[in-house]
Amino acid sequence: MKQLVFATNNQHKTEEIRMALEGLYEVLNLEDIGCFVDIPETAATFEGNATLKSSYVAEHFRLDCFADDSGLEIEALNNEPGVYSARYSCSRDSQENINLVLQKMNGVENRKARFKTVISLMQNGQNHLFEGVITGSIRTELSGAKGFGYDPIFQPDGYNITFAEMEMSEKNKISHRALALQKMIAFLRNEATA
Ligand code: ITT
Repeated sequence: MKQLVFATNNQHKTEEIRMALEGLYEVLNLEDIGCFVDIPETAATFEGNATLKSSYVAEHFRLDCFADDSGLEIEALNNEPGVYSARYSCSRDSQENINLVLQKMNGVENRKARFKTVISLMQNGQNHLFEGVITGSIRTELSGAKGFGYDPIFQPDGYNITFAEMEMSEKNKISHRALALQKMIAFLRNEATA
């Protein structure tokens, strides 16, 4: 079976995609291929960072590979935290990142925000990009304990609960990451049957 590397160390993400591509590709992650380098994510865009990761593996290991990058964009904050989502408050602590967002959004009427994921698939030397977006709004207070990151303050459009109040199975159907993943899977399945 053809092999495809997912440039992540996140076992949960690996299992999710492994299941989705069962029978089509053998999915390997960075640990599986012996890549223990912290690949720098220094680009100014999600596209750039996802591409840095996928092309690192393609160049150094000569294997087809995909990688993702995601984050929260808040309209009133000029799309911050964006690519800095993981360490917006200069720490990787979600609570501190949320506090900084709530502080900056204090008294701000426009609460519109979106989560975005971009996947870069490096296949036969070509870069294919897939994007997933979910729009919503920033609450004034935290609500819910599920999920991770900014989930307790993000309410997706069409719902009156936050991502952190949603069952994981439900979030995984509508999330930015799920949408981008579905696009890449459709592309790969299409190729396999072409
Ligand atoms: P890897 O790059 O190692 O996979 P990461 O934590 O950097 O892990 P992402 O690039 O996917 O993960 O996301 C960057 C940050 O954006 C993440 O740390 C969260 O703060 C935020 N984020 C992304 N997706 C999110 C989601 O579904 N819910 C809440 N916050 C999210």
